[in-house]
Amino acid sequence: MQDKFFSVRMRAAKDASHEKGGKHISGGEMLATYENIKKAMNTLMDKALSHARGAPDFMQIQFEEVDKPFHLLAPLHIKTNTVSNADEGHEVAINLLKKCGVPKQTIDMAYDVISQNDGMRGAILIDAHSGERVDNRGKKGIRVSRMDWFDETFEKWATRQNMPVHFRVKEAVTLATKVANHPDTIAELCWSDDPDYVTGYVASKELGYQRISNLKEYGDERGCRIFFVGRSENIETYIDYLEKEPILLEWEEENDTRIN
Ligand code: WAQ
Ligand code: MG
Repeated sequence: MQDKFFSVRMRAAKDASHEKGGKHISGGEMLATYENIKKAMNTLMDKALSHARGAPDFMQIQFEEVDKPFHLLAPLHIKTNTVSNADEGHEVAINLLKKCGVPKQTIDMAYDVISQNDGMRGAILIDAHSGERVDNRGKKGIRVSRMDWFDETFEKWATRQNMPVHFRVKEAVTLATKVANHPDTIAELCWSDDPDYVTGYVASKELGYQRISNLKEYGDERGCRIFFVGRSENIETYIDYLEKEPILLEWEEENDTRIN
């Protein structure tokens, strides 16, 4: 029998709460046993209080018991694409998205949507075939939640993969793995809204987590997270998976046989 698990979530904003039109500073989600709730809350609080997007004047942290058993997933395989500037980075990203089967026209429409939706708190869902946005959550977008990767195996994995042993990498790979493992996901495109972080990625089940060393200029606070969806008839079920299905990443060196 599994221990009881709790979903711990944080969101922080500046100049007012999100509801009142404040600037989104930081969000975060973790899973914790009862004994670890306090630790998770502290981690998320620290994340928001020392944030490059600014000092928040609104923060909400909450926890709730997760009433479903969680699934274990292996992290996506990592590939790093080193580029010399953001333009080159976007060329790489666009080619990877095409490889995943996203039509060029949809990619163009997605870049338009990105430029019109600054300051998002969650992800934008785009129908890969029509190029239309299919969530109707406005600035809030869809926040993927109920996922985590416990430090011990994450740190072992990161060291072996020559990846930075950073909370940010852990969060991004965990999210990308959860999203890519849904059969309706065709691909994800992401870069940070933190002004001091220019690395982003394209991810899919088949291509794995394709890091791209530069997708924006330093100092730029515009980020992006788009999920390209294959079938949007069941969009509510898909959103329910993203928000509610508990996922934990696990990794064992012995089972990690693929060579990049
Ligand atoms: N669910 C949905 N969307 C999210 C979530 C979430 N849990 N967390 C963040 N977002 C959206 C939101 O719109 C943010 O503005 C945007 O993504 C960027 O979030 O070195 O740090 O947490 O391999 O700033 C990727 C590269 C870093 C890491 C991504 O994103 C690496 C990053 P950030
Ligand atoms: Mg951010």
